[in-house]
Amino acid sequence: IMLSRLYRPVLASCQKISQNAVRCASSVQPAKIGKKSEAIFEREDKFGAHNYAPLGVALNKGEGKKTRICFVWDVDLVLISTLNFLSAVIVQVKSQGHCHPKVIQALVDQASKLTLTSRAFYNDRLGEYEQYITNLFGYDKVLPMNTGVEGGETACKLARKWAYKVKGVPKNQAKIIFAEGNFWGRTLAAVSSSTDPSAYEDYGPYMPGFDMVPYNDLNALEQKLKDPNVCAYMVEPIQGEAGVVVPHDGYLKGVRDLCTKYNVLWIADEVQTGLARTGRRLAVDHENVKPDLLILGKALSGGVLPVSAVLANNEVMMTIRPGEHGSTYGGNPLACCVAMESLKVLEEEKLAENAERLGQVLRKELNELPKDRVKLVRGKGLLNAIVIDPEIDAGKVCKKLLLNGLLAKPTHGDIIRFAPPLVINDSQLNECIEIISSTIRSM
Ligand code: IF1
Repeated sequence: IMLSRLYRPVLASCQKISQNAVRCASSVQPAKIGKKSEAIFEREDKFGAHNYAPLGVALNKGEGKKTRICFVWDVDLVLISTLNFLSAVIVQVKSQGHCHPKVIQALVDQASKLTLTSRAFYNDRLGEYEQYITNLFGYDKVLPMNTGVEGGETACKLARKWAYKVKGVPKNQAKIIFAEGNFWGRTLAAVSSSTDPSAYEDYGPYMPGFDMVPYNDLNALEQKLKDPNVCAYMVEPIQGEAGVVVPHDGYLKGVRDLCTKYNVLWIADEVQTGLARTGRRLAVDHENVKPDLLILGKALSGGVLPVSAVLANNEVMMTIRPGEHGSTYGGNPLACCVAMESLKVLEEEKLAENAERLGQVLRKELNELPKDRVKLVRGKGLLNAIVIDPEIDAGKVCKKLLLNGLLAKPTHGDIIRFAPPLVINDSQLNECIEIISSTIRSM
């Protein structure tokens, strides 16, 4: 049984449950309640900031390639292994599966040679990676960073530089438009563009020159882009944190056309939706359109270490000159090797095709669930979500999913996002569907 730290009252009932056979993704025998886990929860509670409230499970091992099993194990080890439906709990990170052997091998090989160098010098891996990733996505250049939010920050800085040096916007007057409901990280700039009070409350004053527009509304967007000081529109092709909000077909084409018409840069935040997650190499590929700036992260490193990237053509990328932007770890040789191998795994194992096919299977089954419990199913590829009837507590559903062997987390109250590793196969997906179905029907 894996405990949920937040639901101590359940602890007692868990003790009852632990005596019974707990259904799990593999037929591992249920085990006693983990003392190690309890100790981990208490120690983190005492010494760590409380900026998260995790579900009560402490992971220590993941395996997700050789045997194509997407299992993670609890520290107590005697506990059940779980089909991880949240790609290592944090969505989209483990698209290639936990500890993919080729990615780990690339990490180990390079780690024993050269890990970090100052960008004051060249290294023999960065150029190779830059050539590979720019050819793969069809851009002139890449600016390597570490986290997804640094990718967003970099894209905004590039857009402002381009505004002043190319578009001719008056100094310090550049505006960037963001979609309501967006999420691109936790920095002061990122929360300055947020419409979610839990993200921006008490973090003011906010970044000037940021403005919002309703998501999936081309008329409203066109009104904003008419302002000659607007230099960019940054948007997720599908809004992840908002609860996998999929815009109408044609929205991305409309964004592309409007940004072209008004000489505004289109920044696509594909940190969550990119890299095969939605059934295509990029989510924008569903509409065959190309953003001016592309932000990648998460699965770019196969979940091994933080790697992000901004890709753009020379007109934009060359507006930043030496010394005007950078990062200690950005483009380090270790990250370059891991990222290049992670991208190759996505391509060689045809994970986009797998996501497309299995996503259709998943949504078909989720749509069979009782409509009085599951109001809506939405998503593309293996980025999906269900909207739970408000009468049912999505948090409680996730707790029961946990006890039944599946990791998922609620977002915005009544939404549960499902984003399993893209290496998942038919039988594992069917196991997950069975767990989800039996859990929902039992509520
Ligand atoms: C947490 C989930 C969210 C993102 C998009 C940029 C970033 C993110 C579209 C920043 C980050 C993370 C943040 C993480 C939970 C996770 C997440 F869906 F993937 F679970 F928020 F929706 N653009 N998303 O989704 O990337 O700086 O974090 O590398 O904050 O707990 P980062």
